[in-house]
Parts: sequence; C-alpha cells; structure tokens
Amino acid sequence: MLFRFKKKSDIPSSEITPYRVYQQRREFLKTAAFAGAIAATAPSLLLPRSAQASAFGPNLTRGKFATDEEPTPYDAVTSYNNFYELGTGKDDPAENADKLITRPWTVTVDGEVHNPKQYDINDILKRFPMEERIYRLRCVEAWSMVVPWIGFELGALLKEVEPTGKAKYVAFETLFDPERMPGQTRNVLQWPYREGLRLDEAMHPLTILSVGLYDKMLPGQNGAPIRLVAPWKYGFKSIKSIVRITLTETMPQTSWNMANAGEYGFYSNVNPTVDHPRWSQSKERRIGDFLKRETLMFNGYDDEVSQLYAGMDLKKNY
Ligand SMILES: Nc1nc2c(c(=O)[nH]1)N[C@H]1C(S)=C(S)[C@@H](COP(=O)(O)O)O[C@H]1N2
Ligand SMILES: [Mo]
Repeated sequence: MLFRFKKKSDIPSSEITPYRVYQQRREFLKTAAFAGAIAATAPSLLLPRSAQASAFGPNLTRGKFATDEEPTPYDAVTSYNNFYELGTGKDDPAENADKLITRPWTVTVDGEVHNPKQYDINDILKRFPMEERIYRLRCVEAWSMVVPWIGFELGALLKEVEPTGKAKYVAFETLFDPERMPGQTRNVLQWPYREGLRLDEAMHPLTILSVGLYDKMLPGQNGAPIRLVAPWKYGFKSIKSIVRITLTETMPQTSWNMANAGEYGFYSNVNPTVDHPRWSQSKERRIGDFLKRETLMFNGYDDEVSQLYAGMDLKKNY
C-alpha cells in the first residue's frame, strides 16, 4: 500500500503548515470539549475565526485511504476553483458563491431502484456517518491539490435505495437555476451539468459524497451543499451541487463528453500514458509548488481501483 499516516515524530518542526496548525487546533477543541460547559461557548472567543469548531462534531472518523502528502491550504482550495455555473474564471466561483443559496435543498435518487427517495440535505447530514478523507484531486488541466474532504461513501446511500438488477450506471445532475447559478445564463456547457459513473465505480469505497472540507461545511465554490469526489478520475467527474442521482441501464450522457467527445471520455481515469489531444497528461503542478511532478496512474489509487478496469483498453476507454 502506498498510503500511511505520518507519525507525529516524523514531522520536523520546520514543516509546520496550515494543515498542521488546523489539526492542532482540532486537538485543542477536542480537549476543550471535555472541559464541559465552557467549551460550548469558549472556542469562538479563544480562537481566530479560521479555527472555529468542526461543524461535524467530535466523532468524525479519519484516515481511511489518507495520503501522507501535505494538504493544500484552505485558502487555495477555496479560491482557485472550476465551477462554470459560478463563472469560468478560476476566481469567479469564490466571488459568486454568495448567490448559491443551499437551503432548502433536496437530492432526488431515482431510476433503476426499488426504493426511490428524496433526501433533504439536513437529513443526509444527520443520517450518514461522516469521515475525513484526505484525497489528491487531479484536474484534467494538469494541476492538482490535496484536500481533507468530509463526507461519506456514496455506496451507503445507493444501498438504501436498492438498485434493481438492471442498474449498470449512476447519473448525476447539478442544480439548474440561473438565479442561484448565474453562469447558467451563458451556454458554455449544456445545463444542468451532468456526470456519470459505472455502478461498480460508484459503489467503490473510495467514492464519496462530500459535504465539507477542513472541518467546515462545503463552501459554495467547492460545490455546496453536496458534491461527488472520485479521486482516481480527472476533477471534472467530481460533480458539484448535486440535486439528482439516477440509476440507469445505459451509459448516461456527461456534460464534457457532450461538449467535446474527442477530448473527454466517459471514464476519464487519471492516466499519464494517454495524452489529452491538446496537452500531455504525464505531469501535473501541485497548487503552491514551483516544479511539476509525475502524474501517477489512477492518480496514485491504482492498488484500489485497477481491478475495476481489468481487461479494458484504457486508450479506447479514455
Ligand atoms: N457542477 C459542476 N461541477 C464541477 C465543475 C463545474 O464546472 N460544474 N467543474 C469540475 C472541475 S473541471 C473540477 S477540476 C472540479 C474542481 O473542484 P474544486 O473547485 O472543489 O477543486 O470540480 C468539478 N465539478
Ligand atoms: Mo478540472
């Protein structure tokens, strides 16, 4: 396995970073919680805004599939975004995020299921056990970041709706509402944004629905209130602000494939050996780094996912 947690003793003091600072503050908050009544109100007085308590309670589990790489600072993760519904520039989503009102919010799960459901987002937050997953995310445009997502396995939700024997794929749709998503007044893509996974990819334990990052509720620019994260695929597969999940018998249409099928396939697994028609995929720039690094097969998650594609020609199924 490639993944392990650094032991505390492995970390030189020179390596103090925003993420470590955040972890230390979390430890402080957990300790403070034992102090009882004071803790209920005191953290906001004692700590700067950026360190205020986790929205997900003290019981958050951590560590599954965690990379030991340094997470990208919160400010970078929330200010350099791709979210065309909130504008096509990298800083547009953060600027326009206040338009994206996320309450009330319903996620409809339908199609080839025995038990179709409409989930209110507040019920999702209460019902599914939340975990921190520190994942690499590799954008198709050859930059990458490491994000401490908060979320739960998509498989847990899919089990509740009981896929029928015909279900082979899972289709996802983002909200369509040009008032809350001003970018939808321009036809840069066909709205709503659509994505899809094969059912076995969707059921894979790496695949999560995320509702937060760095212990905070997901900011609008990162796909509030709920978005997909499939870390072995190019970033555009990780669809934001989901309102519908539909199980289907046939391969669903996806926005980027509809826009340019020659450049964006259905699978879009991170693959350094298959170039994008307009640029190489062999290297990537980690946000904040100066030098590029090698891109890893399946974004480094090959131990976990390569068996999903056994016998497939990944040049054809790009
Ligand atoms: N609905 C929707 N989801 C989306 C996008 C988008 O434009 N609209 N952009 C995708 C792309 S190209 C990437 S790289 C990731 C970026 O996620 P982040 O901004 O949280 O890093 O979101 C993906 N999800
Ligand atoms: Mo992307």
